[in-house]
Amino acid sequence: MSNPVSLTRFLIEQQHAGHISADLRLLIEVVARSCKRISIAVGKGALGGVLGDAGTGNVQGEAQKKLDVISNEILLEANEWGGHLAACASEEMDHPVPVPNAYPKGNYLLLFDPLDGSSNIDVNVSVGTIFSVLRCPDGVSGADDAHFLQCGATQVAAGYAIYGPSTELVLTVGNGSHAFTMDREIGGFLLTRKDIQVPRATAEFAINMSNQRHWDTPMQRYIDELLAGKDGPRGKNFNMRWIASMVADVHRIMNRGGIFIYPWDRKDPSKAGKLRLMYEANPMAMLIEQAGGAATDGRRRILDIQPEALHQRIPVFLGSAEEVEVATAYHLEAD
Ligand code: AHM
Ligand code: MG
Repeated sequence: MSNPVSLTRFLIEQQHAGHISADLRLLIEVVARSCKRISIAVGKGALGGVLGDAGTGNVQGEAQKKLDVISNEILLEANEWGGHLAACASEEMDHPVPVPNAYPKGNYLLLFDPLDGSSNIDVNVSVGTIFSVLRCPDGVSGADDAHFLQCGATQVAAGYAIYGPSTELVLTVGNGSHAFTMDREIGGFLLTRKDIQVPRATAEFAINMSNQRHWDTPMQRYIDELLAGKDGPRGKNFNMRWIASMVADVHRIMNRGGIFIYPWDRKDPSKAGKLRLMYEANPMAMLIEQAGGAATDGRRRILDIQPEALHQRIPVFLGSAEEVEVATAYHLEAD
């Protein structure tokens, strides 16, 4: 690649163009550096002694993997002393952690899922880190859950790192979604795709079909029509992919389009869904919208949803706009 643009240069140019502050630039650089460290830990696999269960559980009652815990610690430790953050919240922690008093405090709140797709860690399939950045409300010193409860439309940055055959960072600061690939020799991220565009139409869907019998009527209708193929009401054949790492499924959609769905199903009486609004759905929705796609919970635009709890779950429909619109219309018609 001739004269590649580094992440540092990209961010400095975003700062000069007035899209981000110096503090936000520093925050994103620190997150990217943490992702590099996580990538190295993930890459060691069985040789690093990092596989398997940590023997602990998180707030959602899920068993934590060693790499979940290691990744969480890497992100916390790297972000606490830079002066750009007020507090961090994570899938792996019950409540937000404010920046320790020994360090200067900044104006941003960082949320992350340190290692998404945990069920894939031990089988050497792609996993990733998802993050979202919000502004800390003015005058707040010890940020708690309530200060994080801002709708996704207020995110000032969002991104994910995917740890696959190569490590990539996909980032938005509200000015398009852009992909950077980690150069393992120089240890930095280089811009490899500017202004990602998710095609409006697609013939590929991603869903865990084993839950089909538990879905409600509009979901059954939507997927039945895709499965009916060329002779059905949609008039074309659809292909299916399911990696069970949201980062990897969304990354495929960022590359060639598709729709990703994790709907509510009857196994869950709270009607919530599986994925978490604040550090999975919101950042992915911002990235997808910035790339020309769409993201709803089956009825509402995800980025407009007012969060009620830090670890709130919601159904997720995101990707190529045409399919998200059809699936959403079927849910609204059924109400
Ligand atoms: P995690 O954050 O505990 O890893 O859970 C989220 C993951 C997503 O990455 C993925 O889309 C989904 O759970 C897979 O769920 P399932 O195992 O039900 O297919
Ligand atoms: Mg996750």
